[in-house]
Amino acid sequence: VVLAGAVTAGAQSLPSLQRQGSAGHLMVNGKPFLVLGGELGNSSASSADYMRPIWKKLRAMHCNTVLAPVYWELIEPVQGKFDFTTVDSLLAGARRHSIKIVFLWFGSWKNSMSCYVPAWVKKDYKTYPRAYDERGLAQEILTPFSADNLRADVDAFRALMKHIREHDEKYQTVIMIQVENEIGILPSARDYHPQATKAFHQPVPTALMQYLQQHKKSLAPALAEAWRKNGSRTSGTWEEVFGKGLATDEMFIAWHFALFANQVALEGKKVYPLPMFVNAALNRPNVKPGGYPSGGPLPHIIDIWKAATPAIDLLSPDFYNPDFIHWNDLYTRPDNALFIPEIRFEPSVSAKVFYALGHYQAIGFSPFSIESTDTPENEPIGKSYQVLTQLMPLLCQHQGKPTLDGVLLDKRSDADTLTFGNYTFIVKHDYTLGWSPGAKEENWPQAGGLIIQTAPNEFIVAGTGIVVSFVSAQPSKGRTGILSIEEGGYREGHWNPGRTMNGDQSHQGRHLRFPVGEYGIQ
Ligand code: N0T
Repeated sequence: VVLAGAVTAGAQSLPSLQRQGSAGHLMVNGKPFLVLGGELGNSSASSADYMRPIWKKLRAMHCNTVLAPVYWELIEPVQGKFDFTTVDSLLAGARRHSIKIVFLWFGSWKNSMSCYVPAWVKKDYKTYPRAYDERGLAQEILTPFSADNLRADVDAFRALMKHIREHDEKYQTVIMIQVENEIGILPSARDYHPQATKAFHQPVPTALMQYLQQHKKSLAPALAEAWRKNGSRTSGTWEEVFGKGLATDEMFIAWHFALFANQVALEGKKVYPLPMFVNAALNRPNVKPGGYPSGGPLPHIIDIWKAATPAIDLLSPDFYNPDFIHWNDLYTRPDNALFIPEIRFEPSVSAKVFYALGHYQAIGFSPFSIESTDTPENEPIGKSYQVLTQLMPLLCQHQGKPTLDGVLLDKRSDADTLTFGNYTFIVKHDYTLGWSPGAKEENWPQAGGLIIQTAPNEFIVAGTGIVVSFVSAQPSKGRTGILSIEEGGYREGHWNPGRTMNGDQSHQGRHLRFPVGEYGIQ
């Protein structure tokens, strides 16, 4: 993670990403911050009336941040004439409800397509050319191989960032920006615009070749393998260096999408340097490039994105795909803090968020279409966020350190062990207790939790649906038992004890437990 928000001379430094230990760390209003967020459905933020009841829902779910689109077609209906009504009403609504904003720049690309470009761009396809498929058919996708396309996007984005700076710098309601949305190309694995094809037959840019050499040991396996198989060349065309085929087509388009996105971010940061990220629609296994939105910041080509995007702070996964652990492992790297801008809004997010923040030390989490619930008071995610809100200062303090970790459990993978200093924690799914009311159920809800070591013999455990027992990390050196367990909460950073948990609540001193359906801190 690079230092993104430059520290200004003003009273308060801007939102920024910093490194702490092995993790990224988001600073907002001069204090560490975690995004307990929700992303709006695509069209909700286009209407102030439609938004009105949504703010209350966000509060009821203890969201501290909303991820909200800014639509290019609405802010620049006529070239060079800007209308920031939608932006201003979001700023006002968010401030009234003490909620932060991450704006999503729906600019040139939204899920591969260019549906949010203004009419004057859509209609003038001569000035603003499209990408072609391999048969030469123009797609509703702007080609990244056009200086006019780039300039139009950059001009709009700079105007947006200027507006945000002028109207928000002293409040810092807006804390991060997503550049574009799920960039990728379909149905071909690369763009076949004549300019694209010309670039494809040119040498791989030196900057990329140098990056690959410098990062040889940590390259994505597929990329490293393609390079090695073709003789580990240090120069040559894309096909000479990586071989012929769809995989190489995708690497090529990834580089050019990434350069474009980086230029947008860079120009925007010159105006107002907020942290910026790009999100990825994850590909499914065994689908070839072109069959999924190709060339986005996906793990198998992430090095290409990293090489091209020094102005972009984070590359982030969107989860509509069950393999949460697999993808998070790939996006959590020394050069990339985990941020989850989208995840399908279903009950299991209330367990996953503990794992994301505890194990991966993510800087934020955000179910998609968060306003779609009619019963926000009962949403499981709100119960997790209520717990995590209390723990935020403590979590931030332990981010990037070995004193913080998390678990995620289900029926198939119903136990995990974590070691802190002298102690090993055995964490099991609540339904592993035969007497737990749901133990006989066929489907087990996901369970999750996190543990913070606050002193050698003192721990904070938070979560839902977990049972924790404790043994010595080195059994030969002695045995371990529970001295005492308190449930409780944090009020303004101070522990406020509730019950002392013993007897049936700790199975007569054997374990600590949050039954399924209960969320808390002990
Ligand atoms: C997301 C959302 C929104 C395995 C989908 C996910 C949002 C965009 N796209 O509702 O459109 O703006 O970022 C695409 C996931 C494809 C499904 C894969 C199933």
